[in-house]
Amino acid sequence: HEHEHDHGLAVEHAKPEVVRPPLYQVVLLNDDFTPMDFVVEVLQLFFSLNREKATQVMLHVHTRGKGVCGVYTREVAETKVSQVNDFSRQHQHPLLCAMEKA
Ligand code: TYC
Repeated sequence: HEHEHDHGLAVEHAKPEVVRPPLYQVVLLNDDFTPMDFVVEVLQLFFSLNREKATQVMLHVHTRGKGVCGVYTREVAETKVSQVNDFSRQHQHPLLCAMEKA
């Protein structure tokens, strides 16, 4: 090949590496005040869950204290967290959404 002789790191011998971006879990935290129906609505609106899956996640958070809504790259996760927390404040509910490195 034409460049083999002059490169210590020949591109034609380079490992075809795929770099995965860091992923983040977006989680909901339980509280004693937010109505269950509101949490189910949030999960359907912002995390594309159907009513059944949203109900499962809500009940998991309710009984275990915390639960994963979805896993995203950093910017997408940050946007979800802001949107959910803004939406909850607009509706005067204390529901908290956060992100954790997966
Ligand atoms: N614990 C709340 C209730 O009893 C319901 C709830 C579920 C709140 C999940 C927040 O992330 C949450 N009404």
